[in-house]
Amino acid sequence: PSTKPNTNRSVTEKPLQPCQEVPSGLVGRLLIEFSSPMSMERVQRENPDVSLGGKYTPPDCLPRQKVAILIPFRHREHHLKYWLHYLHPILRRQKVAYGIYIINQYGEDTFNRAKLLNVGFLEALKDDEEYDCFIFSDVDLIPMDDRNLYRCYEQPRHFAVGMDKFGFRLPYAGYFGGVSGLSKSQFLKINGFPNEYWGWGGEDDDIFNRISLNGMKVSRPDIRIGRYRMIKHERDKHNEPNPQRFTKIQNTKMTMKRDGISSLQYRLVEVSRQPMYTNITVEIGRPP
Ligand code: UDH
Repeated sequence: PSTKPNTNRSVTEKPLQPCQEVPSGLVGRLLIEFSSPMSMERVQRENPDVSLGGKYTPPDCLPRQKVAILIPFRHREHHLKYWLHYLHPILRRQKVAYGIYIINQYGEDTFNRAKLLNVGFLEALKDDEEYDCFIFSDVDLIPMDDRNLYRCYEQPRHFAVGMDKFGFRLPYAGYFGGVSGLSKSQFLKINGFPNEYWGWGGEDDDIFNRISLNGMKVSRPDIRIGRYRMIKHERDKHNEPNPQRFTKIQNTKMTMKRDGISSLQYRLVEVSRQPMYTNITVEIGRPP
C-alpha cells in the first residue's frame, strides 16, 4: 500500500464551515499611496491565488454571498493597476467570493457611468448566475480600512462615506456616489440604474431617489471606517458635467419605471478574461 500522505481534502478534512460574519484576519486602517510605480506584473505576482478573469473564492470557509464587483471604465489603465493592487488583498482578507468586471465604454462618445453599470449587472450574471451581490466602484477609489466589508446588506449600501477630497466627510445626506452595493433583489426592485444620464453627475442621486421611492433606506459603515483615498486626476474628455442633471433628478419617480435595467440596450463588443479581471467592452450609444 502507498505511504504517501493523503492530500485529498474530502477524505482528510472536515467539511468547510460558513465564513465568519466578521473575518478574523482583518488589519483595520491601511496605508494607501499612489507615488510608487505600479505594474500589472507585480499585481499578478502578488496575487497568485486569483484565478483567470479576476475570480477568487476563500479556500478555508464557505462564503455566504457571491459578489460581482463592477467598475465603469474608459482610458484609466493607470488607476486600474492601483485599484487591483490594493483591492485583491483586501477582498481576500475579507473572505469574499468575488469576480472583478471592468465595464469598458467603447468609442469616444459621451461617458455614461450608470448605463455601463447596468450592462455590468447583466453581463456578470451571464458569466455566473450565482452572483447575488453587486458592488459598483469607481476605478480611482481605494478603501483605507479593511473593516469596510465589501458585501451586501439588508439595505442598499453606500461604502464611500468619507472620501479624502471631501475632507473625509459625507458631502450631503443623500450622497450615494463612488462605491455602492445592492443585492440582486434590491437592484431589480429599483429597476436597476438610469440609462439616460450622459456625462458627469446626477446618476448617483437618481439611484438614491430610486432606493427611497421603493421604500428602502441606505445603510453605511461608520465614518471612521468608511474612509477612502481617491487617485487625483483631471476631468476626462467626453465626461463634461451634464447640465440636465438638476432637472432629471426631480423626475425619478416618473422615469424609473420606464428607464432602467428593463429598457437597457447595448452591443457587446468583446469579453476578455485577463488574469486579474474580466474586461467587458460595450457600445452603449450616445446622448439623443
Ligand atoms: N470613468 C472612466 N473614464 C472616463 C470617465 C469616467 O473610467 O473617461 C469612470 C471611472 O471609474 C471614474 C468614474 O467613472 O472613477 C467616475 O468619473 P470621475 O472620476 O470623472 O468622477 P469624479 O467625480 O471626478 O471622481 C470628476 C472630475 C474632477 C476633476 C477635478 C480636477 N481637479
